[in-house]
Amino acid sequence: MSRESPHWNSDARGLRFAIVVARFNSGITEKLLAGAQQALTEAGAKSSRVFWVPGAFELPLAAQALAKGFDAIIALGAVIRGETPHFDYVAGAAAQGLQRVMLDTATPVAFGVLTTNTSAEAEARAGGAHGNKGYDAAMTAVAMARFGKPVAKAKKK
Ligand code: INI
Repeated sequence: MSRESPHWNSDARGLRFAIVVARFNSGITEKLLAGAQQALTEAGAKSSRVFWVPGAFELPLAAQALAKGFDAIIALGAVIRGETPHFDYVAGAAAQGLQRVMLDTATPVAFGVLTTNTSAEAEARAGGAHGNKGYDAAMTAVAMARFGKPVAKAKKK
């Protein structure tokens, strides 16, 4: 992977990851999970554990519960816009909640939650024409878990 890539630090050796996955739209989220697991295997992660929650709205609480036990969390979900404003509440709460957990706990949380207008758009981002956002989220988690190590060392000096 080149240094121009946003994920150029892709060495996960020695690092432990938790993957939290929403069951809602599980046909999509299972593909995101497969992508995330592939990325962690390629990066040489020491371990990864998978935890399921009902929907994307529940991801922040699960991430908060797990944050202290892992080097990074990967949150996966698929929020697909229907005809109701429910989409905005669920997608917004997931994004803001996960960001808050990351800042409150100082444990990296990667946002692998698709927010799309249609199922086809979600499929395209779960191993289709637009790649696999689960894979990308896992590589972001690796990069940010690595980021924390030299920062912690530099602060001690
Ligand atoms: N949860 C999702 O993960 N994706 C969706 O598209 C979705 N929609 O459309 O409603 C969804 N709703 C459930 C939500 O995440 C909670 O599980 C539920 O509101 C109970 O708290």
